[in-house]
Amino acid sequence: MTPALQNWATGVQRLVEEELALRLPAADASPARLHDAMRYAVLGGGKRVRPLLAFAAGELTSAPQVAVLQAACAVELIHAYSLVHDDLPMMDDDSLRRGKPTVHVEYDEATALLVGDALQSLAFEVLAAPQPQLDAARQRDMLSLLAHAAGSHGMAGGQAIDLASIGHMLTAPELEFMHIHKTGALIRAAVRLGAWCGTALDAEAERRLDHYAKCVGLAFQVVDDVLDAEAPTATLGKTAGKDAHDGKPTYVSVLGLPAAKELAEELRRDALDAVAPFGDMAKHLAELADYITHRSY
Ligand code: GRG
Repeated sequence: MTPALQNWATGVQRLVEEELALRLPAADASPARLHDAMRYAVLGGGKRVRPLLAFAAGELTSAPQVAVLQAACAVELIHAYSLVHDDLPMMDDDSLRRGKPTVHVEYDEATALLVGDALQSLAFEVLAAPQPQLDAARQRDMLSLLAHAAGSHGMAGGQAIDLASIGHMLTAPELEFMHIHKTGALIRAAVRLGAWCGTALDAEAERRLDHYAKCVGLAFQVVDDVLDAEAPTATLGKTAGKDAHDGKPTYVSVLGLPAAKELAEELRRDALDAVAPFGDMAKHLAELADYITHRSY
């Protein structure tokens, strides 16, 4: 991350952290074990990439910060829920996340299941909260967009394909279909929700922004696969090499490492081309595409 982007990102990350801490139930409120585990799952970790994308997209439409913050927190709560469930023994069975024991290891499996359920509900409660800066029809569309992105035609559907693919070799288009859903749908939603908090874009601008979001969502996953193959566990804060070990098809196993890296670069260039006509308004979107492609964890 460039120092200028880092500076901006730190401000957004702080806002998001404070808002999430306010929106999450107090750790000592009954049922305290569940509430404590929800806070453990969400706070004090994570790159907050989806909120950063929402804020960057909001700049494109001069969106009010309070509205973007609400949408960004909703997306991050869905993301946190997905990680808790993904780490469960019946799914990816992982014991390390964000450099800490996963929720089912720190607490127990039943609590982890409920943490995911409750975080998903909280996400929609947060997004549906009265927001004077948004008209009701727009807010309803945003709820619908997030529900679709998280559901069986989006993230949960992608996860189902992922689980069914273990031990199978997928073609590159099949792998892309899986990741456009599993990882891409929520990233795409983050970008669109951020933009929808401001003045409406025309159809061509909306199409360009969506193309950017699709490219960045896929690049994020390609880079995740490259890092899984190359980076050490201590850097990643999660178990490195796990996908290959579990017999999961990845961009590295399907394309090979050099071609996977080249694909990430192509997607980055495509994303940058898509937002270039927006000029300086898309400065942070462009810088985030660079960061997502070149990140080290
Ligand atoms: C359980 C319905 C359900 C879905 C799970 C997103 C997902 C679907 C599983 C996560 C598995 C995984 C490691 C996917 C690779 C890409 C990804 C989403 C990585 C984690 O996101 P980051 O890097 O995490 O943004 P932080 O910790 O920074 O928030």
